[in-house]
Amino acid sequence: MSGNNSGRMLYIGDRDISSWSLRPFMALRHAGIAFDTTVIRLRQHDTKARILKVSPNGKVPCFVDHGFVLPDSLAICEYAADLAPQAKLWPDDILDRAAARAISCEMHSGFAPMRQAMSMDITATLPPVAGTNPDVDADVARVIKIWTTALDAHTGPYLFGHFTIADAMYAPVVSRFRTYGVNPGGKAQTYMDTIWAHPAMIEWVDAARGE
Ligand SMILES: N[C@@H](CCC(=O)N[C@@H](CS)C(=O)NCC(=O)O)C(=O)O
Repeated sequence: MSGNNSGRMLYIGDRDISSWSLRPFMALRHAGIAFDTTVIRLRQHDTKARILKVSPNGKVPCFVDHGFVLPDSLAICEYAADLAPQAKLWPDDILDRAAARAISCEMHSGFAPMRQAMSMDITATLPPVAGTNPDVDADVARVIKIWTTALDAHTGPYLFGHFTIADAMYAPVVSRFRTYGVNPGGKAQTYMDTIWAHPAMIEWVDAARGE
């Protein structure tokens, strides 16, 4: 456990591999919300039992705020936006906000082939999978299209100008692209560098190296 006795705890999986945990971690950190973290090791014989002690759906991430229990990455990001409205975790503009929510939901509910074939391994460099599975290639192309469409419509450096939950939702994909050697070039490549240099990402990767 690491922390500051904030009364708020984010239960996460191993930072190296728990892509769902990284998303709310980035949103909460970016919003300046004080919280502690507890790692529950995944892929152990007692993982499910240990998660179920804190998270009713048997999954991490799970956020506990002074006894209020909130599982699910996107729900926690939404809660962070409500807790810290000044952080503007969603864009102000109604159409941008709708678009940011749409691509966040697309990430949350889709991309199964890419997530399976290119599982997050944040400190690793692994052989490319491009060209081995058309469904994975289609997912990768769709992500690059999502990024370039948003980046073309805004001034950057993030998808909707400033950092939003949409960036948090796609941050693990940046890690996957780095690990599996996907280099889209252009604005998408610059965007990957921006996400990789975000202070919350640096903190997460450093901690992953130490795990
Ligand atoms: N839809 C959930 C997915 C969470 C999820 O699949 N978490 C994985 C770790 S990244 C987990 O808890 N696996 C442990 C298990 O299923 O036993 C979310 O967005 O939070």
